[in-house]
Amino acid sequence: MLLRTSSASPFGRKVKMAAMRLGLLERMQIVATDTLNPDDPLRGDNPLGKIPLLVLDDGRRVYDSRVILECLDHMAGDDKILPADWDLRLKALTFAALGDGMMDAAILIIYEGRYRPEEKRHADWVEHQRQKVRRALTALEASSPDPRVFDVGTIAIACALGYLDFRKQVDWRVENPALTGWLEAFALAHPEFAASAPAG
Ligand SMILES: N[C@@H](CCC(=O)N[C@@H](CS)C(=O)NCC(=O)O)C(=O)O
Repeated sequence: MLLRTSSASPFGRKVKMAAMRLGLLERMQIVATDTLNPDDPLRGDNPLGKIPLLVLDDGRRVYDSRVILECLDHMAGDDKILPADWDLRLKALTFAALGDGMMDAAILIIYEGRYRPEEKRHADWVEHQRQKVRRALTALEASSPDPRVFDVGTIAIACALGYLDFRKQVDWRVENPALTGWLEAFALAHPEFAASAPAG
């Protein structure tokens, strides 16, 4: 298999963590991808031009990260990181949506600063995105999944917190101190988190 991603991508980190846990990483060739480069093969594989993108051995192209995780779970025999039990599955998928949504908003904050010239940046829009992240963090403080569990929900939450540590859109360790214990417990229980940290 071939995984197109970048070291900094929090969505790519989800895939790496899942692949490590499921014993599938050795079967993946990881190819550094430049989403801005029109000549990068990524756009031929995923019309959305987004990473991560997984090419299966039979040539099928799989995106996005949530679908890739479902695919890896299936390859590993099902019910490993995507619970078969409906209630657990719904809970895990909803936490996955929360984590992914935090990362979507956090990425938009970075892109606003990175890709827009100063005079075209929209402070209210950035604040709109930051509030999504803050509300999600508050919701997680009130109710978070068991950090000893390793499923699509906890993977996404951990990657979202890791991305905020990496890019610092929100100082969540000060604003939501209860979550520091959550991430510590997750990292202790699941070495895949440290092993997939972005370079630098
Ligand atoms: N919903 C997607 C989000 C992926 C995503 O936003 N990836 C970013 C990098 S972390 C990207 O490819 N950005 C380039 C772009 O939006 O053009 C997923 O879960 O895979």
